[in-house]
Amino acid sequence: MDYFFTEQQQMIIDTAREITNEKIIPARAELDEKNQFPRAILEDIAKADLFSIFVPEEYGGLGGGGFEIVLAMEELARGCVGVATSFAASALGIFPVMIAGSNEQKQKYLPDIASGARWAAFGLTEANAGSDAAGIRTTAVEDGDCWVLNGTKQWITNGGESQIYSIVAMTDPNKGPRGASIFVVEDGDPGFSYGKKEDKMGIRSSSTRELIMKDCRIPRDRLVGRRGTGFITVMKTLDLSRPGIASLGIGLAQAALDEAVTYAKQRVQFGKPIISFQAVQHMLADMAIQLEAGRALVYAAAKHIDSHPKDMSKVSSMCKVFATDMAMKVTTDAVQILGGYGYMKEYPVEKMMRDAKILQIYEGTNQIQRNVVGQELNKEYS
Ligand code: COS
Repeated sequence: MDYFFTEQQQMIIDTAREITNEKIIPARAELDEKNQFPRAILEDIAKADLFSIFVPEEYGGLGGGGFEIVLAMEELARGCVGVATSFAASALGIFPVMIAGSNEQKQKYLPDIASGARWAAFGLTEANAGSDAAGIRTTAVEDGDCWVLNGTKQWITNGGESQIYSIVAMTDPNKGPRGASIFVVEDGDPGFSYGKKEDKMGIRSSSTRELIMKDCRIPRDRLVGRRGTGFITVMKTLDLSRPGIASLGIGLAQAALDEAVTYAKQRVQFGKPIISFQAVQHMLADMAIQLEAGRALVYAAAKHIDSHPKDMSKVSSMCKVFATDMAMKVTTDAVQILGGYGYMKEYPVEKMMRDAKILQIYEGTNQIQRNVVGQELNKEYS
């Protein structure tokens, strides 16, 4: 379908597509097998200026919106969701600074993020705080000119690979969500180290690691926004980033559909290509219908968020649920159409199905997204 992209949007798509076709697709199976972080590809993405898309022009970026990031992520995910996740995590990690940071913090970090000289990561999740984001135990206490952080963050995307971390910590543990604040912790800060690297089912090229803060001392000016406003900034960050996760589902489902149609045209059984059987055609048709509906919703949601930044939650969660549940179904059906071949590592669809699963889990499970949509409906009709 023609979505009437501007010249700049088409340029972003073409640039990301070239990287996907020339760098990501040839490398993805090996990165997956070796659990290897795609450093060289991220450097290519930086050279192509894609890290700058969402950074305001005054800080060295392209000044694009959420819609432009979605377009780039969709294309990268068509090649590999692990690589696209590593790219996306830098945006997620720096959103708190963009949303609530001081001008000095923006001057200090955003130009490096835009050029890809440094990458960011987002440190919210802990062993006992996942869906219950307000349940974090990491603390930050004032001590002279410093904040002192103690705690362990778990399953942090780009952990150990990024240089800039937005860390959520309790500054007033008795105040619940109103007691949380966000800090920038940098690679090399005293008391900051990396723990276990996870061995995952899918998106194996992305790094998922623990962050350990043991009497980690950081300067006072690393507090992002006002003390006690961290939870709201976290919620806004996730509202902003979820359409990006949805777009990974779109790119992934497109890749799976491409593989399934190509195979169905070539595979001959009972003397005919299997695409001539209606059972297969109907599966492919449903995959294509759901994919295009998902794409239209993600694009509409991203555009809505760009023009109505105060009204993000419902559309953001809606598109995340729809596109990622769709990607799980479409990749599973692609494996089914390829049959025994689909189950083998020699064909890319088994990796696609493994990669799809995380999209329904990270950046808020799809059950939490439905809670958000339900709560917003409750408010709208009161
Ligand atoms: N934007 C702005 N403010 C928001 C908000 C949003 N999207 N969502 C909640 N808030 C505000 C509320 O208005 C409330 O403020 P007041 O205290 O002034 O009333 C405050 O934040 C607390 O909100 P609430 O009581 O709804 O918080 P809960 O602890 O019940 O959590 C959910 C709500 C479940 C939505 C939240 O915990 C969540 O998103 N969890 C998933 C986290 C996640 O995505 N984890 C994955 C890892 S991160 S990569």
